[in-house]
Amino acid sequence: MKVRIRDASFSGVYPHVDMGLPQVAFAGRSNVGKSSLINALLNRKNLVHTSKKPGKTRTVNFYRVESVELAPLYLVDLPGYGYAEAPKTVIEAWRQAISSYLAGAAALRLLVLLVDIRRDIGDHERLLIQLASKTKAGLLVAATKGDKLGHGQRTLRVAELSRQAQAGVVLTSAHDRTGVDDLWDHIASAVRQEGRPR
Ligand SMILES: Nc1nc2c(ncn2[C@@H]2O[C@H](COP(=O)(O)OP(=O)(O)OP(=O)(O)O)[C@@H](O)[C@H]2O)c(=O)[nH]1
Ligand SMILES: [Mg+2]
Repeated sequence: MKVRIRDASFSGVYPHVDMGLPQVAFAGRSNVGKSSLINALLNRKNLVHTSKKPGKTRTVNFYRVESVELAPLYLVDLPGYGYAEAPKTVIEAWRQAISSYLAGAAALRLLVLLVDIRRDIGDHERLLIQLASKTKAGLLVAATKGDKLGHGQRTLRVAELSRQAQAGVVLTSAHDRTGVDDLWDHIASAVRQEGRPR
């Protein structure tokens, strides 16, 4: 669906932020394109800082979004660690930060796990899938940087990632906006679950 953004702004970092609104969090390795994809969803160039240098996002950052189509919600940019083997202490600090947020985020509706379309699901992703399974939030994989591959390869990789993650996969590119409307479909149905009688 097309979502028309009325306003999007940085609200603060966990735990110094009001957690009352429904949340959709974006997780994945450093440099996978989390910040870029959030900017694409919000139709903004650089609200969320992107970088060629991995490790730019170190805190859990909340962005409040107001749109014509949906009730107010937060998009949450989670930190990731680098591709190169990170020291154990770095991985442990990262795991702590993510687990602490996920455990406290009662209003988390969807975790979008970003994976570079050219890479396989690895330890980093498996840990995130496992942490997500302990929450009530749904899980969706976004294959990022789809523009790096030709059409045939893309389709094969999306199927392969879906098999590896055992989850739905949306093909995305922050550069050409592939998948932005699809992602909004998933976000809309996840946040609409809220308030429904169970
Ligand atoms: N070709 C291509 N490059 C992309 C795409 N999305 C992001 N990039 C590039 O990948 C690099 C990392 O992007 P970020 O959005 O900063 O990645 P991140 O996951 O937020 O990284 P950290 O904050 O370090 O964890 C930047 O150089 C982006 O320009 C995409 O869809 N296509
Ligand atoms: Mg980032």
